[in-house]
Amino acid sequence: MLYPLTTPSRTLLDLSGLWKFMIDEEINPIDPKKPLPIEDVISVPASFNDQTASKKIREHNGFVWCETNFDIAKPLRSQRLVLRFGSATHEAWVYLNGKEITHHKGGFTPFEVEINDYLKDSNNRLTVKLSNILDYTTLPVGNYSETRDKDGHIQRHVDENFDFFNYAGLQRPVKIYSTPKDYIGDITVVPDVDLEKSNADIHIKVATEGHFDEVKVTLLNQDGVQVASGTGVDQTLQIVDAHLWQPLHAYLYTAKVDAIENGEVVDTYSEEFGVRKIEVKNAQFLINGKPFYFKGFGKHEDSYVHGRGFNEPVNVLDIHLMKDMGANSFRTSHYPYSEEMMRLCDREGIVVIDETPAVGLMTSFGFDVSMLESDDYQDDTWTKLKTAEAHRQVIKEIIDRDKNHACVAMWSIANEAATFSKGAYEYFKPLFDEAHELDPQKRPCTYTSIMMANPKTDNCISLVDVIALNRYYGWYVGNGDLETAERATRDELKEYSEKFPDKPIMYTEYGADTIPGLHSNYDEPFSEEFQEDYYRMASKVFDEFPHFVGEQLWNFADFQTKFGIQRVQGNKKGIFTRSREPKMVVRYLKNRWTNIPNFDYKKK
Ligand code: BDP
Repeated sequence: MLYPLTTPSRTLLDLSGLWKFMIDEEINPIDPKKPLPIEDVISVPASFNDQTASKKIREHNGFVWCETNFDIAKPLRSQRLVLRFGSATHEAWVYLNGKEITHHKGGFTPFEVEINDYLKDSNNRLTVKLSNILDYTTLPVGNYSETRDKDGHIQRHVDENFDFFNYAGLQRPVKIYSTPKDYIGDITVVPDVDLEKSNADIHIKVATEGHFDEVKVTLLNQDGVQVASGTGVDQTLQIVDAHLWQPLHAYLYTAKVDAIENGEVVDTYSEEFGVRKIEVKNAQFLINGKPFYFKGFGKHEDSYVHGRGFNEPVNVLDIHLMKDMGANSFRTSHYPYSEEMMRLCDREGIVVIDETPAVGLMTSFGFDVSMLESDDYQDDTWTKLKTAEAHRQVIKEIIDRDKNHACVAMWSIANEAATFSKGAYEYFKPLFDEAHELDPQKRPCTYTSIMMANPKTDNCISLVDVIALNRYYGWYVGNGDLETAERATRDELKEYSEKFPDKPIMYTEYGADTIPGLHSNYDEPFSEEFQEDYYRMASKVFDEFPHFVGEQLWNFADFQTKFGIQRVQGNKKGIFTRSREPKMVVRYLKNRWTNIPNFDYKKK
């Protein structure tokens, strides 16, 4: 799926701004044929939840309505016009001038619809009904229930089966773009670089709609200089002496596609791509043939007021803070991030593990980890959940959206699913097969594993290319006891490396809640001292294992969660606060990471 751009043949209108907004109390039916019966507004794009003074609105579960009006300049009306949502969380019914024109389920992937047939000459009314309901069929997974109030009106309840606030709304840009009537529909770029000769074959497929005499592809280097060109919708162009995209040293080429009819360029689109090679071999994660060491984070799209909404200054700041610390990577925990963030990472050379919104696939999810004491703990996840269809859909959508991104080095198919329970392998095997098959660049795939899934109990490890562990020894297990935690960390890594000698291992989560400004002479949990000790302990063990290929800590910044006795205004495992001020541990990690090279760290 192409990102909407202005090109010599395309224009872009941005519908950001104030939209009318209301929650649907399901008392008086809303008729989308009429303007919404309110004057309240919210700002789009952003989550609706934190833009209000009302607890009732903030915590509303069920349906909400958003509405805006727009005009399309006359000269554009002869073009094909496409309305495109960066996302609509979690389900959307879209009406234009009162008529339903599209519907999409899944809150973190884009969708679009042609609108020419529904447009009026002026004052078009775009109305979106959204649902933030999550249940056992959706991703993420929610515990859904309904009650009635004293007047008999339905009350919907979503209890997040995961540890982040269920922000919703139009959280990413909503745009209208134009194309000619015959147009370029999609571009797929697969670089294949010969690292010895440093030449790269660039396989380019172009999907078009309508009729063209010819499709021309020109490859430009970062200075805009042509390095190759050819014609055809499926071709291989060679870049001689290719400049590689490297972690923290990005280099982007452009594939300029011209669709030509009667000697005239009718549609044109420029897709950026990087030349780089990703392989998993001999228990190493290779980027451009060299063993890469992941240093970085699990993150969230989460900031004050915007909630989960697109916040580009925060994205830019986060990348700067990461780079300043010597980090080189992050995971889009626990859902696909905005396309703008992916484009930023392409430019900045940040290596991304791209995760689906498959989080909460464990019916017994909670803070009680006592089941860790039994080695045959099972739950009923795979008989209860009905998420397979949503999971297949989102794998297809995320690969379709992100397939050309240089920054994407691996797909994470799920976070902390019950891979230890009966039925897990049968659930995941077809999903991994699908991801491998759909990805034109054949990137490695993984899932991040919860502590109950250990070398003895995890039924699905054979599916992953990289073992990715979320571990909380010293926090949820043996809180405060770092000596035992060190032993447990070491013992488990030893067991994994002995049992799976061909698979690289990394940590995709480890951390400790830390209250900024809380200090302790006794290194108590929640203090800044404890957070630093915790990370020092983990680092020491990581460095003992040659096949340990990376550390992505939990979390980059404090973030909002649902209320609960385990959370005080959210999850405090950030090494930065929610407003991005550093906790004490940042200095330690900066020192560690700036001394760890991106490549060949573990080569003894
Ligand atoms: C893991 C989850 C993550 C949580 C984290 C925590 O993957 O979403 O926020 O632990 O408890 O279970 O802090």
